[in-house]
Amino acid sequence: GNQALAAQMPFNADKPFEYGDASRQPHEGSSNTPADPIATASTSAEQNSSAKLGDMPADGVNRTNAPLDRVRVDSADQVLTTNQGVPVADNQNSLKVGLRGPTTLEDFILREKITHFDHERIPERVVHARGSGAHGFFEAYEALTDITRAAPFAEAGKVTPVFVRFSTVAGERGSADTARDVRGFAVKFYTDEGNWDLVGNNLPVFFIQDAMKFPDLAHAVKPEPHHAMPQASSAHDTFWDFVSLMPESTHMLVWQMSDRAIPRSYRTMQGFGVHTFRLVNAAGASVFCKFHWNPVAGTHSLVWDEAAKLMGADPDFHRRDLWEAIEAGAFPQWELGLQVFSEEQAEQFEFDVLDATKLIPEELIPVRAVGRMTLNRNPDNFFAETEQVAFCTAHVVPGIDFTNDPLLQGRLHSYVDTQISRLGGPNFHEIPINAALAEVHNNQRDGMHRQAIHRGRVNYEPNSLGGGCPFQAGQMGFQSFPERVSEDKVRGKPEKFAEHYAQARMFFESQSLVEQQHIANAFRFELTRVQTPAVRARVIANLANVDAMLATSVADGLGMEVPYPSSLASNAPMPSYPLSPALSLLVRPGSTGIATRRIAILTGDGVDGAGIEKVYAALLSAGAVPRLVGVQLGTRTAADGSRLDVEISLEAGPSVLYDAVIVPDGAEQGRLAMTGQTVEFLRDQYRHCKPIFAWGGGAALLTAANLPSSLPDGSDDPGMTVATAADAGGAFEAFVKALAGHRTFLRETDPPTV
Ligand code: HDE
Repeated sequence: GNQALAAQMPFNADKPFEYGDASRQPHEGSSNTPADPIATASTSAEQNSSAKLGDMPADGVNRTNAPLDRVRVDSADQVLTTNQGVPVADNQNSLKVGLRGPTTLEDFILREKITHFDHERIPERVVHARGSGAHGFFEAYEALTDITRAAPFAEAGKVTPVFVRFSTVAGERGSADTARDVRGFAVKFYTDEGNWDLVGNNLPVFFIQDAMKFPDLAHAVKPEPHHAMPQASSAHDTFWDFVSLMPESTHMLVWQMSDRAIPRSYRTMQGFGVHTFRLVNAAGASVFCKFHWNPVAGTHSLVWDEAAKLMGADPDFHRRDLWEAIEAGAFPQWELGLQVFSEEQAEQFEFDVLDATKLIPEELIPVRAVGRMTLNRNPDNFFAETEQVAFCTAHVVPGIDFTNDPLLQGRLHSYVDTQISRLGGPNFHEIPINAALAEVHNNQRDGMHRQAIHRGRVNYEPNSLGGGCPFQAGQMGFQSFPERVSEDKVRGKPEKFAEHYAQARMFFESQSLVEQQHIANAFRFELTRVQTPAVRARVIANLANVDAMLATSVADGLGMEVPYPSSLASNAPMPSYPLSPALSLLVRPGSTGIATRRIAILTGDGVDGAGIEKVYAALLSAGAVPRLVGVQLGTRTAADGSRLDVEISLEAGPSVLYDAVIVPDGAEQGRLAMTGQTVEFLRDQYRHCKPIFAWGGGAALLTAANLPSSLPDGSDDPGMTVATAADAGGAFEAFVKALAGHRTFLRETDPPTV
């Protein structure tokens, strides 16, 4: 019975006990010894392997599992025990003196259970507290041995396991996913030569140039200290007060106010290493490098009104999207790209490559695709893996080295340091998710929670009693690039660091008009929430140095005059950059298909059952996710007498959870037409510029919702597909095309008329 049921489960087909009827049955169970990886593959994701990878292990084996198998626990068919392994007879009643008497101190079972519970929480990350992780692998397209000896790039087709954690920055651990914020994009490569962490963000620049300023920045953006508000939002006085006094943050602010700070999905955002890094080859020659992750699914973002509503409708929107995509076998992928350049080239740039508030335009140094990352397995346990994973910029392997970027230099210290309080001591590298696949041998010993049992009497080096082992690797080991430095010790910064506006201008002016409008609107929103007029004015005074139109638009939106531009550092160079089209999300190549898009099909009594069946099947076969949405759960009778099971109600599944809506013939009758949420649903779909497809009588619902039938300029709305019942089949093609193109921004007016 359970097998049959497992086959029908929407996900985690091999964990039927967690879902549906089977979850209420006693476990029939399996063994807890994960001996045979094929037999114990426990999620649908694990049973898939990439066809692309010739050297992948047999079907059903996920190579990122093997190292964790020794600690994976499955309690099916097992007796309940204490932490000491003693079988527990009664897990419901504490030990009392008489049935109505006091509980005994002797009850070690009760005390162990409560004591453990009392200590279940650990401190959350001081920034990036809210995150979601996944396992996967990186595959190199070609050997990069000419520029680096780093293990993942040693040969074409080489596969390196990874664990990735995506995050927001400002919100606490339980905050909502769709806040306007930078997203963390941290990748741990478990290479043959040790762990390499590429701890990046989804924006290529940063707010500040020097690590010295980071605690102030984080304090300013986090909830204000006296009342701990607002949660997961930069729209408050302390943040804007700080950044308005920190003109170097201007470039990043324009990015943060862009739609990139509200991605549709982790799967549809870029990632960046931000800093300039060094690559070093086996001969010791070095080049500079910037890291880019480009999503294979193309980039896509939310619109702000939608993001704000999503925080209520599904605070786990991004976490759920990532989890479900992997469980469904639609494995998220990114291409790794490198911008490689020499020290001599760097000297010619108008900006300093050690300044993390600047990027290198792709038109100047092209991005070379060097490999692909695939996320193909969800964690077994959120705490053990996603919460306990510890990234650190100092975790590099031979072939990768740092530069003197003063922001990076500070990070090299911070990440290990913070784990010591977060994970309770210096042995966090032994926590399974953090443990290297490469063997670890040194004379570091003891400390809280030590797992390894080191043998022998030698715990020092040099030694003769241990035969000199473990021995230094010499040429084989990590060697810092011998950069020549001869300078005075000073507190200060180089001249090129003093120019803060030219790249902000390049970014803003490289955006499409729609994107520019969204940026201005986001500044307006955030600064409207700011209570102190002087802070608003100071932000606009900085923007006045970026782009006059931007400054004017924001000032207009706040009902104020554009103030005099803030003063510029007099000795700063004033570069002027050509536009960089690659910076606009809307001009980047998008995905062509509609895989994983979520489509609501409004369903009630009397709808066109055969028509729904057809579009449902067509969407499924294109990899999309159709859902029958009705006034409430239950079975509806279609006009042709067929029966349709509503999958979710308008109340539980509002518009923002869907990329598009279909209104079939017959939806205009009965309870759908009488329900306020139907109108709200359609108006939100329209306002968020999503494709709408109605046929036959269904079109009457669009009229009832007062949706314009053409664009504000009077032309046809390509996202609005309305057909007669007879033409529905042909019109479906047009709808799918609109869906592949995401949104019809031409609908937008400011303020919205719908
Ligand atoms: Fe971080 N950052 N950061 N950061 N950061 C942390 O480390 C820090 C910076 C980034 O999913 C902390 O383990 C300093 C830039 C990500 O676990 C902490 C400075 C970039 C994550 C820390 C920066 C990042 C963190 C908090 C300026 C993009 C989440 C918990 C000198 C390139 C990693 C932790 C995860 C997390 C310090 C600036 C990305 C406190 C001091 C620039 C993705 O160590």
